[in-house]
Amino acid sequence: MKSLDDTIAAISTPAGEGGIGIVRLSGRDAIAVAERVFVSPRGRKLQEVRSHTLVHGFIVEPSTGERVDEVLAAVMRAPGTYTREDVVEINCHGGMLPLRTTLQALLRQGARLADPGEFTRRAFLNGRIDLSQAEAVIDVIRAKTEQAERLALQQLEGRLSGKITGMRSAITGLCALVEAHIDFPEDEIELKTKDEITGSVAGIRTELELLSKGYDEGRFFREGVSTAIVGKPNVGKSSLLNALLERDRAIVTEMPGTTRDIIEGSLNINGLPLRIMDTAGIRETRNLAEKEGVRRSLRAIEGADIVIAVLDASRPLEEADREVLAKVRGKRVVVVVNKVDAEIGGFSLEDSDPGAPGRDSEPSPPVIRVSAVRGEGIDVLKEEVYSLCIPRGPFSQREDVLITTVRHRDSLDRAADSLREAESSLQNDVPLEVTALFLREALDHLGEIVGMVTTDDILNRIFDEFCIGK
Ligand SMILES: Nc1nc2c(ncn2[C@@H]2O[C@H](COP(=O)(O)OP(=O)(O)OP(=O)(O)O)[C@@H](O)[C@H]2O)c(=O)[nH]1
Ligand SMILES: [Mg+2]
Repeated sequence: MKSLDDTIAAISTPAGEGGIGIVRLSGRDAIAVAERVFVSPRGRKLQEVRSHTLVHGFIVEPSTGERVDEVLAAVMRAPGTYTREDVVEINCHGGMLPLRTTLQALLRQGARLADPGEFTRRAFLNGRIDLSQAEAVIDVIRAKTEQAERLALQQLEGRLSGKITGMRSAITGLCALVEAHIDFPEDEIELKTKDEITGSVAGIRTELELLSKGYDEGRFFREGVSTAIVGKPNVGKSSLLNALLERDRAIVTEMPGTTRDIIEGSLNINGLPLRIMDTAGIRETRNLAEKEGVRRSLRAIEGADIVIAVLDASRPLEEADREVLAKVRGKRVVVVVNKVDAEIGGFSLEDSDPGAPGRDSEPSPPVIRVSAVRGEGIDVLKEEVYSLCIPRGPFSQREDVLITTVRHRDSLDRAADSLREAESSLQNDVPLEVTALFLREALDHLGEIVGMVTTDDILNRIFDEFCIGK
């Protein structure tokens, strides 16, 4: 791990031209280093001004005395700063040249170029934010919808941290109880007490499992839901894509086998971002291009979070439709019956059994009746897709916390496993030391989320995702 002793500097605004650009410095000597390249026409000294002061002046290359840029320097003293160290932010003119020359002058005066995410890493190492909050910083920057940003902000504010801390202290309490009985073996632990502890452990475990399940919802908001429209040729998949996007994205003809490649479009349903793929109609074919298209359709089904399986109400169901329905089994599926404006008398889903469950517990997929050409049923379809992704309703109306990274989900799952072990050790006649061990293990796994327990490896992986200057 790099030391916290040195002073780091980086350009913190994106590359390109802008009104202003900011070079940020953080560390013990941040103000002194900035002072060496800064001249105020009124003779003000950065080291003498009060914290959180903006000082007007010039960046000057000390070796030549040449003026590099006219700037405003923001001086912020520890600990009330982003990193909890002394920070100077130099507001330059927003071109690459003034920014780079300013940065280089600072590097020559003893600052070191910051690594990606190093400012935020220092905020974490200096205890201003915990690890889950540091991760939220990157989510805030990358958020593509308001909903995704709201989730990231909640995590940044520490809602997940609060939840984890609460559960940790509950487990710590239980652990103390168990350990108290280890220390006083003559004080045989009563069966009733054992049952009570088991009950409490199970309660926390259920909470962990719920939190872990919310991962998909968080991911959907953050990365978008990949949605594949599939079906046999000519059922109106491309027409449905166009109806959903409300524009003429894909080619539609009355010839079966029109679409060969995957056509993508983006849609936003109440803040939920969707990447929708229109695919080639699935059928046996000798045409090489179409064959490849079908192969891609099948692959799209595999990779999709949601599959919209389209049927054609203007024709009787065929074996080809049943094959498509069989291929999407086990996925989150919406069945769309399209062309209801031209429905034939005998059309029936009855014998197709779209819900024919792979496993008995699998519920039948919802069936939505649509006319892609008339735009009927499209809103109902959107609502159905939304609730398939977010079964517990819009997040803004809920109190629960959503996790957004695989790392958090893995730690939650491991913590839940440890608690399960603790429960079974209490139920069976295993020494209490073992129970205590499992409880401690759960504590460690939860600690990983907020960064109480961590390794350089985890930190590197997290902060390497950041850009330089953040
Ligand atoms: N009456 C009616 N016709 C429709 C509807 N949706 C699509 N069609 C027609 O069905 C034909 C096929 O539509 P496409 O959208 O190209 O079907 P597709 O499933 O993408 O076909 P492939 O790309 O060949 O697999 C076109 O002539 C459309 O106008 C509908 O809701 N009602
Ligand atoms: Mg098509």
